[in-house]
Amino acid sequence: MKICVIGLGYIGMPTAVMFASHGCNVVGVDVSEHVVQSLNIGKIVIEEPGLEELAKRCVEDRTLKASLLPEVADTFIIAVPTPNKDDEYKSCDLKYVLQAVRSILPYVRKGNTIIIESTIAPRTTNDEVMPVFEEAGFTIGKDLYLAHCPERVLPGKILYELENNNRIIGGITNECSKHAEEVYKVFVKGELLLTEAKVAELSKCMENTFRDVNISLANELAKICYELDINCLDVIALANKHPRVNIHQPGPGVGGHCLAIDPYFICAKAPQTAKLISLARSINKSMPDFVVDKVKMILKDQDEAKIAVFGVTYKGNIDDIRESPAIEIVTMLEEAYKVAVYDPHVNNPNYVSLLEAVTDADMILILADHNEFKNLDYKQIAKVMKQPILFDTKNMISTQEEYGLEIINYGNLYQHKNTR
Ligand code: SAJ
Repeated sequence: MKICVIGLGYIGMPTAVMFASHGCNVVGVDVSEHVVQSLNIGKIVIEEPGLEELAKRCVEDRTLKASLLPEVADTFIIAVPTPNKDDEYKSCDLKYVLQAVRSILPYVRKGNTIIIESTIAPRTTNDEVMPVFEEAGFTIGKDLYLAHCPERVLPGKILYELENNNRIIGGITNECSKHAEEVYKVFVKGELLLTEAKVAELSKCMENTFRDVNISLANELAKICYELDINCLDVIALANKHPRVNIHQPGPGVGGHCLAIDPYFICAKAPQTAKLISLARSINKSMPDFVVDKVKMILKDQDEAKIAVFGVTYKGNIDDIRESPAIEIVTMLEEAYKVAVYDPHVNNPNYVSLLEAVTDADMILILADHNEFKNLDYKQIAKVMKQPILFDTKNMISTQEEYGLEIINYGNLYQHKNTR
């Protein structure tokens, strides 16, 4: 099977590599010359465990190549970004999806299967994508097989999850679903769940919305506990001993290209009805303000203070800063303090080494839980700081250790109300 994957980003790249490493002939297409040239010499531009080695092997075996233009193929998979539009409800911007669809039109032949993997608002495949092919003279379900098959993989575990997760296959017709199923059978070991395109679209959006709403509950709890002088981390740990309760972890906010974006797609389609989803978004969006406010409280009246920010990615052990609340926090803090950012996963000439960040710092502020931060020599670090304070918004450093550092997290934050 020859497969043309449009979009070589966080999802398209590993997907292309998976098909290529399972015997398909794959051409990956991207608008970025840098991405294309890099892949053709076996290099990838994103951080994902195991991916580069596998990509290199496929390129050497000639099962995978990258190109700026699509080619005639049996199957086309579209995995391009779907950001929010700049409108009232932050609806789903289909610009890149529709561009990708139009870009493959000259290469599409009768009998081809077209799969949209990008996350899209409910009804998009039917209402926006199908008409493009029909206007070009194809009948969907007869000449072409069109389906929405959302990805569900977790950054950091993409290769494992691509293979092992269950996969939703949402065809416009049953025939479309069956053709798309054949495509994923190539490597998916999880269940292939056949359904309609619109059900697939909304299931995917709801998966991320479910998580976003649950995290908002944890974040709201953190604020309530602060107000009521209660250890929120203890509350969560104990409540979660109940067999049917799983309160999520509070943090500096919710980032990434999924949870911080997809719930709006639903709100935009049903703005009067999607009230809880919309409120959860605003609670999570308020967390950077909460963190900055608490930093200011802890560092009361010390305008000249230096803050060492540890981690700016949207979560730990990845290099992705899209929608990261940490970036928002850094920008806000820079208005009042000297901020030095240390992030071993992010290449940015403005970021500094660990030593440079902590030297003379008045506070370490953990915003992403990279493994590297777990086993640092905090005793030594405390010695070079001006004030040995660590504010851990990810609850990753034990408050029990004798580091010579004052460790503040969402559990004991209330104890620091106006104490300085
Ligand atoms: N977060 C918390 N508290 C928690 C869990 C997460 O604050 O208890 C924060 C993280 O720090 C991060 C954000 O939420 O800022 C999102 O992280 P995540 O690990 O929940 O999810 P993503 O965005 O990396 O990947 C999600 C996954 N969806 C679900 O788990 C339902 C993944 O399976 C999807 O494939 C992906 O979105 C996607 O592409 O849609």
